[in-house]
This record gives sequence, C-alpha cells and structure tokens, in this order.
Amino acid sequence: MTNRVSAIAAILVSALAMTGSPVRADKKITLGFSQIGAESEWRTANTKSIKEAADTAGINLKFSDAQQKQENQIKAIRSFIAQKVDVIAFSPVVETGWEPVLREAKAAKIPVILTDRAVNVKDDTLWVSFMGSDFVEEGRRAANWLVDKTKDNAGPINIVELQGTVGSAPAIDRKKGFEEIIKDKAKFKIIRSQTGDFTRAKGKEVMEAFLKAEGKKINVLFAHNDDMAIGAIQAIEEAGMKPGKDILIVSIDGVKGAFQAMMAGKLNVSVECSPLLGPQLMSAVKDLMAGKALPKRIVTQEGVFPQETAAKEFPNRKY
Ligand code: GYE
Repeated sequence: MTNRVSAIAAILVSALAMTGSPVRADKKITLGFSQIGAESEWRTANTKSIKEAADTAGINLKFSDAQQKQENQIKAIRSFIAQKVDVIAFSPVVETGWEPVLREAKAAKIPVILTDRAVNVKDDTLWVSFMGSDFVEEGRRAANWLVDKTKDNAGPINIVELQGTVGSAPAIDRKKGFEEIIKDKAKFKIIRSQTGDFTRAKGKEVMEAFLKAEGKKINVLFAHNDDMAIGAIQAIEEAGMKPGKDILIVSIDGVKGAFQAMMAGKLNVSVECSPLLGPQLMSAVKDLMAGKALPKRIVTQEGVFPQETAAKEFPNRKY
C-alpha cells in the first residue's frame, strides 16, 4: 500500500469505528441538533449561526427546538438516533439527567458533541467534545468589574441577582464565579436572588418583586444575561428610578440590545459570551467524520464591555 492509500484506509477504519457506517466521499453528513429554545437574543443568534454554518459547510442539518424543556430535547435526540444521523449535537438546557439518552446514542455508535452548555454525567465517554464559554470566568469578570467600579465606595453594597434557568450550567457557574470574587469582601451583600429563566418577561417580573420588597436599598443588579437585565431596566424605570445610575446593572452576553441599553446609559457593563458557535461546530463535525480526534474541551474567547466602550464597539457587533 502507498502511504496515501494507507492513510485513507486508516481514516476509514477510525470513521467506521466511530460512526458504525463507512464514510463515502460523496455522502452528505447529517447532523441532528437539539436547540434549547428561543428564550433570548443570545439563543436566536446561536440558532442563526448554526443554521448558516451548516448551510455553508454543506452539512444536512436536522434542527429541533425544545422550547426550554429537557423532555423535548430527550425526544429529539431519540428521534435523531432512530433516523441514524451521523452526528448529534445539542445544547443541554440543564446539567443533569442525560445518562440514559446519551447511553442510547453511544450504543447506536453516534458521536455526541455538546455546544454552549455542559452536562453533569459521571461517564465522560458519553460525549466526544464540549465547545462553549467558561461561565465561571464570566461570573468572575462581572464581579471584578463591580469591585473595581465601586472601589471608592465603603458600602454596604446591596446586590440583587437575577439567575438564569434553574439547574443550567450558565446559571450555576455564573453565580459561582461572581460569589467567588465578592465572598471575602464584606461590603458586598446579595440580598435577593431568584431565577428569571433567561427571559425579558421573567426578568421584569422578578425585578418588580425585588423592588417591591427592597426598594431604594438595592444598589446593584447582577443579571445572568442581557435579556433579563433589559426586562429589569423597564421595571426600574416604571418604579420611578434610573437604571444604570440609581442601580448599577451588570449583565452577561454582549448582545446588541445590551449595547443599545449601554449607549442609552441604562446598563453599566456586559460581559461577552459569544453565541457564534456554528462554524466551530461544523468543522468539528467534519473532523469527526474524517476520523480525527476532537479536543475534549474547546473554550470560546471573550471580552468585557463597559458602558464607555459601547458606542465605539457597537458597529463591530455581530449578534
Ligand atoms: O447567556 C442566555 C441564554 O447558555 C450561554 O443561554 C447560554 C445562555 C445565555 O439564554 O442568554
């Protein structure tokens, strides 16, 4: 055998081992993707990125929207298995409860890629790669901005927190990273913390309740995403207070809506979390089908955008 032929043979063998079916050069790859829903501007941008990237890469995409329900994601994954797709990718709404369906995918020899959010399963051979942000670091970045912004303020500084979806990786990790930075600084106190499920409507509703209970005692809002912050801004204005001034607002994602709120002086900072995972996912799928090993973890690179930088950065924003 020439080197070239043996290299091709090696690729075929490993692709066969991983997918259970021989890969022909002319065969279009089919990817089943289970999306969480359409709860936020971030999610909409993520869906768009995945659909466009599949198109560009010539990958046949079967896309399913779970409307924020784990049971719908499990159903979608089972249906991808039944349809014998080549690769399954999904963004798990919550961290736990995935073992049974992931075992079914493994038994069917269909590789699973996690995008955006992680799962909490003991057996990490149930998925091949996880690509997405470091949410703990995002929480730290949010808190570090606040620590610096309030360095000349002796406190106490009362914080209310709008958490993301209960049990989701970004809600758990952003809270953890934020608390890690403020825990040894006595002047900061989280006086209320509740989920707003990553949506504008819930963010507004919960902020209304916070304002009713704590009123002018609230100095800072930490929202786990921009959409909840934007909903809360409305609640603050309706309560006759000035968002971004009477209450400092820190949030995460860096979507266009957040930049607009910053330019209007109503949001103080947004920590970037990029939803543009489509191209990365498609190249991982192609690599996998070509028999290449994927890194177990691919971390998205991101920044922090304080209000003062918003107008300059806005034209560069892609989501
Ligand atoms: O921050 C939020 C979305 O999982 C990182 O989900 C994602 C989060 C994002 O609903 O806006």
